[in-house]
Amino acid sequence: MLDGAEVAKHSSRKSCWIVINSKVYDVTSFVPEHPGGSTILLKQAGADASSEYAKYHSPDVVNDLPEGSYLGDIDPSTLSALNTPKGLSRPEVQEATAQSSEGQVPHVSLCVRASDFEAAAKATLPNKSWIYASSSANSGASLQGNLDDWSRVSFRPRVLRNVESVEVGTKILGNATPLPFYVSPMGSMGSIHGEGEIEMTKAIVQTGLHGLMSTASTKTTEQIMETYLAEQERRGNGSASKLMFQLYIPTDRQKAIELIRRVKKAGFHSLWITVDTPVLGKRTADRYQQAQEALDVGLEEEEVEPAAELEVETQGGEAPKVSPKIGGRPPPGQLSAKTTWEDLKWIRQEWDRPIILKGVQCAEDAKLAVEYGCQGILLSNHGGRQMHTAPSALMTLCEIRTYAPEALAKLEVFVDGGLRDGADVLKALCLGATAVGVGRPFLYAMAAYGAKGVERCVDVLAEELTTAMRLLGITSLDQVRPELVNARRLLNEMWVPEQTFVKSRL
Ligand code: 173
Repeated sequence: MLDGAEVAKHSSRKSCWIVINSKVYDVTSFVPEHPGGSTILLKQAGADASSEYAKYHSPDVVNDLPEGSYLGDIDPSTLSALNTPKGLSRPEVQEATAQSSEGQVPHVSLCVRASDFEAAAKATLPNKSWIYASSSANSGASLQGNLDDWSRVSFRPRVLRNVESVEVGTKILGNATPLPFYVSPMGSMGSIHGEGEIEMTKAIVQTGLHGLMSTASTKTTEQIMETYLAEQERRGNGSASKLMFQLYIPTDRQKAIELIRRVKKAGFHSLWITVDTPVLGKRTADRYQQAQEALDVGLEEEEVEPAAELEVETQGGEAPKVSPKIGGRPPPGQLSAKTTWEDLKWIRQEWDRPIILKGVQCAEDAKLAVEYGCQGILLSNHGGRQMHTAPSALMTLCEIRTYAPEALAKLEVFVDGGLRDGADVLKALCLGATAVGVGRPFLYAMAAYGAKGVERCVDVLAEELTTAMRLLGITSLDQVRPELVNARRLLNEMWVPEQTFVKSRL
């Protein structure tokens, strides 16, 4: 047993110990490696980091620390001798107290559009969590493009049809769903809600939607599946929901195989392999926040490395590799920049259920997904968090309709990014999509109101969808067809194989 007073002495870059769930770890060598920046660990030096740890990590990642990091258990009677974690950054404190004292969070019934949950979440969440959830890549152009493109497709309604009763159910990968949308996977839900993934799983079962859980979850796959099964049991007659798994392929092949086997054993329905994240995109708002936080805890100037500064590594005569010094670092071993199409072959050996590629952004890759035997593709730019000026899912869908229609015939095609209105779901379906993924609106709803908020957000989208179907003149989703929308504005801007430009006549 280690004494709290002893642990508290190891509170610097030279020797940094932290406590996680009553266990003491020497993380000195890991401080410069921490993906979120060294400041995060230094703030917790000599302190109990359990609650901050739980916001961003699965309970089992601590086991990936280098051999010898675990020093022993803390003597519980000496906990009070530990250091207090160095200050929450100022805005974080302000936001967290503003909510309880001034009651800024609107009543849930005042959220009448999916976009209303955003302000509610902003009023609820600590600043850092809000920044993480809302941030996007570079200038924010990809995120804005996602939001905008839904309105750039318009409807061509048919009138005088009997639309008294409407059926909104459909199937996703052969499984019935009450609505043509599902819960997108989102990492680090512990930073949004104390029981993030658990709360979202409850909402999934309650609404009957299908939902995806992220590799970057703060609960283990087993904990999530246990919650799912318990909720199904509690409901008695069950729910249509299936839990599906978003996969980041770990760099270590053996670990990847073990993870896939765990996911299979736990009973997840399908594997949605993220292919748009060989490296993390540049999350601008996170960068400002990290830089400010480092300054707040008094790190010296040279320790706050400028984002633009590049480090050139030369490896055994190979061409020099250039890597940024701060930010953009994946959690150790979680993202692999070396993954290729060929890796799908060994994954297929391990996984005999559906495989969907998440993050396809052009027609050529849709064709390859067919060639490599995938069951589906998710047209996505990762909520505008990865590639700068990436195409919106609707733009990619138009491209696939034009240049790879066979992919639409052979695969289930999903879209996500920027969906804020149930009526817009219909546009994607008319253009050939199977269903639409919804991410931030559900995350924001959970942040402000827990599972009940997610249920409310689903109701909002469902009502918009059924009203839109009636106004469009259809009564079931098998009546959707391309003629019911005008996508001309997107088609005008769609990529063409030879990028020809009109020559000046002068
Ligand atoms: O968008 C994200 O933040 C994301 O996909 C991610 C990736 C790695 C760890 C946590 C989240």
